[in-house]
Amino acid sequence: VDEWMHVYGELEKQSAGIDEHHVALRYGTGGFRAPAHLLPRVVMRCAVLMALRSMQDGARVTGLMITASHNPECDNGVKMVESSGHMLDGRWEVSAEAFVACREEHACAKWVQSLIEGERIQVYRARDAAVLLGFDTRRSSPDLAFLAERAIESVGAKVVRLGLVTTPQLHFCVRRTNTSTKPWMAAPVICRSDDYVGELASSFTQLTRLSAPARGPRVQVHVDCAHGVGAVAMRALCAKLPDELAGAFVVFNHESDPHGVLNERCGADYVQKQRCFPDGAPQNCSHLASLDGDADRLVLAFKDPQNMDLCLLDGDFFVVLLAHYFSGLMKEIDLYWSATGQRRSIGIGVVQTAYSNGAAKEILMKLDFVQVAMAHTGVKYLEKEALKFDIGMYWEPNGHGTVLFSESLLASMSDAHPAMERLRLYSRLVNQAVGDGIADLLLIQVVLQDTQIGLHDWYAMYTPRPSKNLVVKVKDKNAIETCDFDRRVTRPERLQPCVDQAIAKYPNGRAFVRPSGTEDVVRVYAEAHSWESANSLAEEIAAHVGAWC
Ligand code: G16
Repeated sequence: VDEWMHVYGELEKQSAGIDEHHVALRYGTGGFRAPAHLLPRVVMRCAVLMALRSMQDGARVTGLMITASHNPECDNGVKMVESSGHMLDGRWEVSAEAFVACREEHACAKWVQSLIEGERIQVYRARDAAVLLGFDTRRSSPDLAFLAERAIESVGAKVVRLGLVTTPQLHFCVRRTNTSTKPWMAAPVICRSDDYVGELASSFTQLTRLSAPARGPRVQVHVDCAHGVGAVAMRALCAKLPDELAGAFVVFNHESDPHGVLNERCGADYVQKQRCFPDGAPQNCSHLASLDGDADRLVLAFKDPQNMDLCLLDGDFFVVLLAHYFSGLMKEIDLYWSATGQRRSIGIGVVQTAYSNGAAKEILMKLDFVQVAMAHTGVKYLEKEALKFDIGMYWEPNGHGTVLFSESLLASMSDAHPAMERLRLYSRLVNQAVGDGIADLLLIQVVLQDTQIGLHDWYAMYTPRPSKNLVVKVKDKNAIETCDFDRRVTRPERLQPCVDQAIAKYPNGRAFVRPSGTEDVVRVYAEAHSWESANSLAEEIAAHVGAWC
């Protein structure tokens, strides 16, 4: 550790000019995020941590992504990926926060020494350990990625440079590398961006062909890439699609567009929260797909032909459509199993958060095989719940989600029945590591085609309760503490009674307040019987937040 600290300490000193204040950051909803100039040390320490995690995990590769996703271009951040491809384990999140908070060199060295001892990290495996490193299109990303490389090398581990990739691409590559590498192999079989694109293109093409022959013409989807890295992946994907699918996706708001700024008046977060079309959307756009800055979220939308308003298809709509669809497939498989004397019980779980619309939950609870579960906001909490089911789907209304298929379910699928063949293909198309805006887009396209449901029919499946999202800037967002999946405030103590009083004034009112884990704001969510009421309930609660925090 002393030897390492000598090298690493120098590295930190060289970059310290950028981060003089040594701000202690919290590991938020999706990793560390802050204005980019505050991040060099944070990124380097996270890089060291992921190299140590790889050593501890029998030299299976781990991942590090430089991105601040939906945040403005001036921010940046770091997301850490476990060898399973899922998000960082909660215990290591706590370690990451503590490591990032160490000020002096000796404190840093002492902390690393105790981690190595406490976690029994096999430092002798340093040369076999490796971290897959990716970054998004922010101006600050390449420099931060360079610092991460140096930090990983300082502990003797290898860096695998994936370059410009979406966050889900990196998660996929980590998972695939570890599942394709067998213990007897001398070196890991590294999965790269091309493998990801190839897998998506081939499973999408096969699924489309299975449902295509009897179906009508395909609609063209205009894909808003938020001027981010999603455009790079979408272009690579489109180039791999066969002729019959050429032109299915038209990409706009590219990363290289000189007129656009990342996530500014575009992208999934903007479209979902502001309920309006992104800048740059073509006039003839009848089917809009919006990704966020690192392409791990997706929302869809179309224009109401009567009043030209935006009709938003968010994460709640995705789960309603997909739960219907997979419940139908499971019914077919169940019948086949009964007829062939095979007995097996199957559970489909839909995991939602406090933001999920009450009307979506009601409709989900009526479906066969489907159970609804709750989790805290944040993919890291949702995926943990979803993994408990044969088919576990989780989605946040903001468009972050995926469908996870259990190994035991897949092992019981053969190609003996068309529904089973489809299910196996879906498990290849849908990202099994993390929510993936691009894979989700392809999934939805196939399901719409297979079921012959148009966007309008889908939008009519249920009527969401009117809702409003607001953000409030306060002195210290962490003054707010919550419980019950963020649905109630415990601190400041006088805030929740004010929220309750406000809710009581509105029929069907529901509202809550929580500190954002990605931005320096407090979020307010309100639902009511009309749009006006949802707006004024949200405004009223925002005023209480301002007064108490
Ligand atoms: C991240 C998380 C999401 C979460 C979102 C907003 O998304 O992965 O689960 O919903 O932040 O979190 P908060 O409300 O705490 O700011 P992304 O796309 O920004 O990585």
